[in-house]
Amino acid sequence: KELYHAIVVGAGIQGCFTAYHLVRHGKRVLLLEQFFLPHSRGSSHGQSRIIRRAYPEDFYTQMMDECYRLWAQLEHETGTQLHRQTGLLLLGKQDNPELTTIQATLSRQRVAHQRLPPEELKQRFPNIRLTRGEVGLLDESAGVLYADKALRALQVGAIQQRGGMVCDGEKVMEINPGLPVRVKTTSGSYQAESLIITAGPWTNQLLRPLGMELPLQTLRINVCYWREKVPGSYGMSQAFPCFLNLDLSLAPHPIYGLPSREYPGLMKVCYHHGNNADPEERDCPAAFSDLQDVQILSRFVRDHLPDLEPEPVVMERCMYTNTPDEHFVLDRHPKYDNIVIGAGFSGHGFKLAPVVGKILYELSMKLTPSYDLTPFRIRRFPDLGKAHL
Ligand code: PYC
Repeated sequence: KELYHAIVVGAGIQGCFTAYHLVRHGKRVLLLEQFFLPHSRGSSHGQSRIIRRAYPEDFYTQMMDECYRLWAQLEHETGTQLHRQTGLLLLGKQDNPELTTIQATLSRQRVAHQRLPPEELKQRFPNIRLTRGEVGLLDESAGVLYADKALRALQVGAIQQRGGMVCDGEKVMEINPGLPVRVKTTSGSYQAESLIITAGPWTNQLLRPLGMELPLQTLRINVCYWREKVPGSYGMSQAFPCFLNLDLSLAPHPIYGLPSREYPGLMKVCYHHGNNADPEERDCPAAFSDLQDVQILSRFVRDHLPDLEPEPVVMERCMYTNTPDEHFVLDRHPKYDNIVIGAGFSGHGFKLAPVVGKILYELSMKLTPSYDLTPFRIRRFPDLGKAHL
């Protein structure tokens, strides 16, 4: 039986980039996915994601430099356009603390940005209605990632072309720790020197039999699209940017939008939060009785985006897997050091996947990680799984 250097469980964007780094370093890799590809059950599907350097924390902004380089490398290797620069407009009242922190981080990290006072904001983006003396902060290098294309470029192109095995439609039923670590799926048995778990909202299902559980909250996100009264008026061709509204007096979590492109005449505007949901039950009709997020969005669209119809016309679904502090988990299993966990991407992990994948590759190969992993360690959660370990 073949002994892989690494088995990666979960072929979302984080698992794919992990496999990508492994195969680029000549490792024998098996990437397992419980569903047939492509699928829309997890957190990596859909046509678009925001890419940005604008973060309150220096460490994410610093990671993004390498992420931009790796995204460009993947585009080059697979001959696929995966990215378009549009800028990201952060919105908030003059004294919004998050805006102030992000601006300070961008200045410290020497990232090109512009502070737009209300008058300038009005002039540059006349189809955003400002009601509260909002200011803008423009992260100029930000833009849109073509998410589905990126997944395909990795799964079909970069990984398999370098000899990586991608097995879809195989659910992991059993993990037997040890050296080698053995994995049983619904249709086979495999062994490897190390195992990397990147299973999104299914992470705890895999970790419980390994004696631990992470404090992860799995949320159903309603991905809403809104009709433009004049098609294209919030489009990329009009140089409309992505936006992130940080004014939490409107709603407890941010609201964000991407310029219209993926569905002609429709713009994606979403709430950065959702209702608790088991990933298996995400699409049950009963899950749609409480759509507070859509009400919040409708109000926002009516008040701030006057050239959109204020009811969504398309609603797709996605899962977030949130940690309490919304920072990722990138670490080894506390008891089995050849089992590595990448989890809790908390709705902001897609753009960072090239570096997340590199870190998970480094941890799995027992290399010194390229980044300080303090914010991502499992031990920041007190008393975690002590009963079992
Ligand atoms: O990570 O940039 C992001 C993001 C914005 C809204 C959801 N995720």
